[in-house]
This record gives sequence, C-alpha cells and structure tokens, in this order.
Amino acid sequence: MELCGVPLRGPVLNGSGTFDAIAARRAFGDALLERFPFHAFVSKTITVAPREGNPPPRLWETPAGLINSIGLPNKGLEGFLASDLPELAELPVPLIVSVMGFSRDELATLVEAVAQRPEVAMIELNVSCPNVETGLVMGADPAETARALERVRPLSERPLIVKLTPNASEPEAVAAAAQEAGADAVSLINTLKGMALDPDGRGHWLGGGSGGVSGAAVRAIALQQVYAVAARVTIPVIGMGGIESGRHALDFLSAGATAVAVGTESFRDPGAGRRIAAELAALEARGVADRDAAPPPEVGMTQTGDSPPTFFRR
Ligand code: RRO
Repeated sequence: MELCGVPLRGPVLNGSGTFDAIAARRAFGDALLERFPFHAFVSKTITVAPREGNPPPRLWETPAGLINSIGLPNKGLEGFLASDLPELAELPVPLIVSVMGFSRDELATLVEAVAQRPEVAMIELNVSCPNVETGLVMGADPAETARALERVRPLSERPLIVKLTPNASEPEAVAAAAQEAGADAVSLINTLKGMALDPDGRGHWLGGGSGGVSGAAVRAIALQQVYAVAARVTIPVIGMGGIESGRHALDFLSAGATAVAVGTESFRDPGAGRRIAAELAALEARGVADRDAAPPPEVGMTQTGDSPPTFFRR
C-alpha cells in the first residue's frame, strides 16, 4: 500500500509520543529493527526550542484509559536534527517527523528545516497538543488551521499530515479546512482533555494540572470522529484512539481510515503494533476468503434509497 505516495508494507503506525524508538533500540538492540512493530514511525513532537516538559506526575491511569500531561519534552529542532534524527533514520520503515509551533513562524521554521532532510518521508503538524501552558490549540479552529497550512505549504513538497484534536466543536470542519489549504492527510484523534484529582484531596494529581485522555476509554469517540472526517475529506485519514486489537484496527479502516495508529496499547506491550498488524492481516484474509466463497453480505448499515452503503473501506 501507499500513504501520500510513500510506499508502506502495511497500515499500522504508532501514535506520536507513544513509542520511544531510540530507547527501545537501546533496550532491545537490533531485534527492534528485525521485528519493528510499525509500518511507519512517527516521532515524538518537536518544537523549535528545547523543552523540559511538565513537572511530575505526568500520568494517571483512569478506567480503561490513561491521562497524560507530558508537556512536550524534547531537544528542540537543532538537538533533534543533530542527535535523534540519525538514530531514527536507521529504523526499517519510513519516518514521519511530528512538529509543533507556538506560532505560524515557528511552525514554518520547523517545516523548512525538517523537510530539507532526506531521511524524512513526511511531516506531521501537531496542532492539537492539549498540554502546553499557553492553551494555544491551532487545530481547534478551522480558520487558524488553514492559516497555518497556508504558511507552511509552500515550504515543502513533503507530504504534510495534520494531527487533529478531538477537542473541537466540529473536527470534520477543521479537516476540511486543512485539506482546502493543502494538507495531504489528516490524523486523529489526539487526546481528549481530562483531569484527575489527588486521592488525598490535595488538588490536581498531574503536575501540569489537566491532561489528555487516551486508550480504550476514547475508542468510540475516536471511531465516530474518524468516520465523520473521512466522510468529509478526500485525503487519507489516519485513525487512532484506543486501538488494542486487529478487530479495532479493522473498525477504523471500515469507518474510512486509510491507515491506523497504535498508541496507549504500546505502553502495556511494546510489541502491540506488530500483533495488531498480524491480527488485522488475518481478519482481512478471512474477509477476502469469505467474499470469494459467498456473495457479499450487507456491511454495517442497511442501504436505503439511492444513498451509497455507508461502511465501505475506501
Ligand atoms: O507532550 C504531551 O503532553 C502531549 C502531546 Br505533544 C500531544 O500532542 N498529545 C498528548 O496527549 N500529550
């Protein structure tokens, strides 16, 4: 398959920031490269200036999910290009670099610099981080998202993926604005805003105050948003949010996603991406076998009148 013209051996990516490939290489050695869990690798989001990230605690386990308030710790653009990029370039899959600017100028600086590096296959614009002190979320507003895209689009021919926030009144309107302004793909969902209180009653648990909720708890919300966005845009959609099995991945593909990403599940099992890809391939092979053996069953919803059947893989 391909994504934005980049050949991929399959449709399973990681969600940005949920798999540290450099630490994993240190822990697992070359076995990581031989059994890499994903078909493309998305880096942790980088910013122009280095950041320490938010004070601890940074995580809270919630029923069927996780709240994070990591706060974008990273080496900054120069540090990333000098020390992380060469290591990530050794991964056996295409590399997608995730970037976030606190202004359009910063975003432009990042895109221009990252796009010059031949190791980078695509760039993901993270306009949806819930955990920065400014509270600035470009991606909550279609017009702001379009302005950001218009600024960076002329700077690079690399495919640009826009990472959408679920904390918008109409994510599909933001997706449409991104497409109109030149995005090559959208990915969703980033985390939903949430918080937890200290069990001792001493205020917030998370050092950053509130955080972003991920994991199984958000899967139904993510699936609906992916479905709504895929119905609105023609560019590829990368779907994620609580995917823990091949069945879940297939649900997102059936809802209109071209590729999927595994996030929170990789914290429990760093090999989850590989397992999910294998489960998905088995399900799809079974689907093909079923289709060859019998006339196609009605899928998902019942077709009425002239409207097209709703649930079909694009
Ligand atoms: O670093 C984070 O706290 C973070 C980021 Br950049 C993001 O995009 N989504 C999230 O849940 N956490």
